[in-house]
Amino acid sequence: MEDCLFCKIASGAGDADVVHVSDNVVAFRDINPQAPVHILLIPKEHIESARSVKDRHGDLLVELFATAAHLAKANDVDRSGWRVVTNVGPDAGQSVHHLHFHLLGGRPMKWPPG
Ligand code: DGP
Repeated sequence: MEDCLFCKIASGAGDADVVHVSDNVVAFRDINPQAPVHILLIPKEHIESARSVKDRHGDLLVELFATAAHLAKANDVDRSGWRVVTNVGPDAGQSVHHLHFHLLGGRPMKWPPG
């Protein structure tokens, strides 16, 4: 999508601290980190949110979670713990309408989230 910020980053045109790229997935550091480790994982394909995920995205979702686990290890939060969050819609605070998973770690986190 032409005016999608994360599509731009996925295509290499955006300004982002990219930490991982594959044929289908890009991961980059969040511009406004909420934890010492705060990485966003996105599909290159434009999917609006988890609401728009289809059966055909199964392999893509496996890759996104496997990449999160890999990056947690690479960023030394594998043992201390980490969280994956995806916000859907206004009550959850979704601000970018391209599916993304927040990988958060490096500090103790509360539950329930705010
Ligand atoms: P959400 O609120 O769940 O839609 O999360 C969107 C996240 O995207 C938010 O934590 C800030 C981050 N973000 C927004 N614009 C940019 C950008 O241009 N670059 C990077 N690296 N992150 C961004």
